[in-house]
Amino acid sequence: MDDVRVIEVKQSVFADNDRKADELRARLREQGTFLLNLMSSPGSGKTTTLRRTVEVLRGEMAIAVMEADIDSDVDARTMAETGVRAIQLHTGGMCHLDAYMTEQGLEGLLAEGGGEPIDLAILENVGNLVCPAEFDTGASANAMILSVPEGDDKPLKYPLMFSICDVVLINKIDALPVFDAFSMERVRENILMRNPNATIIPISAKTGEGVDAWADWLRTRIAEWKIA
Ligand SMILES: Nc1nc2c(ncn2[C@@H]2O[C@H](COP(=O)(O)OP(=O)(O)O)[C@@H](O)[C@H]2O)c(=O)[nH]1
Ligand SMILES: [Mg+2]
Repeated sequence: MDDVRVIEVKQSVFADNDRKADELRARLREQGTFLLNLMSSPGSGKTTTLRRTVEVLRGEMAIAVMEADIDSDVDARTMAETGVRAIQLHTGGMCHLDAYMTEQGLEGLLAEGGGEPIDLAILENVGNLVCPAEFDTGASANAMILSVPEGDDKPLKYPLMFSICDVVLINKIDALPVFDAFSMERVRENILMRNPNATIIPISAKTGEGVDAWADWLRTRIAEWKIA
């Protein structure tokens, strides 16, 4: 694929993001589209993990991906290579997406697929552990990735991000022998202190370890959402 659709999403002048997010969530439910908001620091492995996720789940459901960045279209190109519908969203310098911006992205995704319905829409949010946590995107579930090289103390430093996520993927576990100060036990304690309900799944997007457990979590969550 030579070109990917790039949409310059604009932040709304309306302040009422929470109302918009609830409205979007209700509309997505009517359309049968589960929206996953995936957040993390830059470089912790969102795009690599999404490639793996798509490989496992694409035969079971219609998946489409929105890649949000301040600039470039490299992530959308990477995802488009997997054969799923993928578009790039540019945030005009903003370090997060709000529900209005997400809505514009979803409209672009639908247009890209000629209106074909989407079972699972994934938003790869802007890489940042602060701003994205402050804005409800209208997602059906929030997920985040903490990678081993970032350290096991991050839940202590970025409490909001960990408290709003339904699932935390601990990525790059293949690098544990190198980053030997990282304790899986300590990171679990730190995450659960912020959010006792968080599911924690260790993975390596590089080797594929743990990716099946993550895909299972997503499958189960989507099935529960459908009957709720
Ligand atoms: N060793 C190792 N490297 C990884 C893993 N996942 C991602 N990476 C590498 O980390 C870098 C950033 O990954 P990327 O998916 O682009 O992160 P993003 O910025 O969060 O989307 C790339 O060089 C990846 O190859 C992993 O599980 N193990
Ligand atoms: Mg990326």
